[in-house]
Amino acid sequence: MTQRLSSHTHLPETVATPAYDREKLGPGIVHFGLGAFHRAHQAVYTQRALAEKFGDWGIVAVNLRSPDPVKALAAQDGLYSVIVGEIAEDRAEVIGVTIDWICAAENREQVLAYLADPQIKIVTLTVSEKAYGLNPSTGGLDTAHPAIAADLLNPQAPTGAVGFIVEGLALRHARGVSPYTVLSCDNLPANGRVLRRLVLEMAERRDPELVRWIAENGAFPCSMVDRIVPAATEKTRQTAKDLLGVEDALAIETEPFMQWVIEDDFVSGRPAWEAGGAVFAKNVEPYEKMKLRLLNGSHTLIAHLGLLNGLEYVRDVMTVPALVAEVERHMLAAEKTLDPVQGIDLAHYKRQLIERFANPRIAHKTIQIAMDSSQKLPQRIFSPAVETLAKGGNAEEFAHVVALWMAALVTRMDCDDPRKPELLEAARQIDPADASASFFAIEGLFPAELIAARAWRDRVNNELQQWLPKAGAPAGNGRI
Ligand code: CS2
Repeated sequence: MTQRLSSHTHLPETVATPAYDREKLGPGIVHFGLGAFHRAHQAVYTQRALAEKFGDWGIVAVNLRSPDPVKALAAQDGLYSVIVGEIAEDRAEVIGVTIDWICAAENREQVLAYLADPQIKIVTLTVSEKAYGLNPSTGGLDTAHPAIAADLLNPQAPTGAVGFIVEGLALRHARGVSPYTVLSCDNLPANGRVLRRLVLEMAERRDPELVRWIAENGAFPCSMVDRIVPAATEKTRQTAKDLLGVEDALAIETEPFMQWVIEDDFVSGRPAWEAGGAVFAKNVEPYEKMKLRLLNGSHTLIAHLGLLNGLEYVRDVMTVPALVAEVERHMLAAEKTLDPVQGIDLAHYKRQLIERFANPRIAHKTIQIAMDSSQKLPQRIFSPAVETLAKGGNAEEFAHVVALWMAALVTRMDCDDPRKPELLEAARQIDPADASASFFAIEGLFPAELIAARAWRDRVNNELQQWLPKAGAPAGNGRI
């Protein structure tokens, strides 16, 4: 029987390992969201930082609901491998920065004990857009969000990320411990500012003094994160076994590229993440906007082109010249909504994106990116559409993505999205005279500017029409 990766494993010399003494590593960071992205991004940067400048920056990894990755980490002494698909070969690195692991749904008290502990200086998050409980129309708390509603009702027994952060801060305030820095690593524009507002709004409901204390002493830096990390598959685990000589249930595959731009605003220090290539900037928002609109916006386009054309992976879409041309057109339209970004040559950035999407070693499923689209479209597509219309443009490239998204809903009658019931209901209620009207009528989904943009909605309709089942014909006979 093949053994499992652990601190006793003798790894082949070709495998990179932590270049610091794990035994001496104390906790400094609580991280929420033990998904593939965190394991291949922030944890890798932290490993680089510790190798360069050792300090107590061990990560306590918290998964909010599922105990599975937590159990897998426990079985492997916190170790797992990241496999980087280089052009010539795969390269494996074992990451050792995770020193404790907790499933919050099973062990809330332990999470709160860490959050209250003065040794914890930073709380980081990769919980995905839908876990924030953000109401996109107000920019504030969505009090109907299940975790937000539960945590407002019962703040001492939090269930969601914002609830845990607030309760942790309340405990520190009561004990005279300074606050931790809260660092969002999710794909939301101005993610730090958004999270700060949500935390303050939740804290406000319990104690005005707590709000004042957090507002005065806390820090919520913004950060732009980037690395394409597909969900792991059996093939990933097989590759890991071949490279490591042992089983690794948490192995993940990713691309060589990684980027992290962070606002340098930390209350009590931080790891030397720059050792891994992280860039510290005064203003991160232009970088976030560029990445969300050029990379993630194109991803959402590619995802739906893939779904509608039966193309399973991003790289498959990128083998079809006509579809690549659509992606390039999209990038051009998105670029027009951006201000210059310091140190970035946008033409080079776009070329690099096309290469990254086409990387034959990265098996990124289009259906994975299409997941939670209702949470992704606002920052990726709606905002640049609103800005383009305001400047007198026709925003047709953004109408195209919206039409494809609706077409995929109508032709598939399925999606993985927190708003799934409303989306499928809208897909069932299509009125051929105004095909997208049922989607535009979903409360709080589209910004008012787009709801009012009749000509733009007609563009969406014209395209969506082509995907509607014609009398006597099967659905999905449209064109791309
Ligand atoms: C993707 C992102 O699934 C998605 O929505 O667009 O996860 C993307 O791969 C990362 O943001 C890349 O940094």
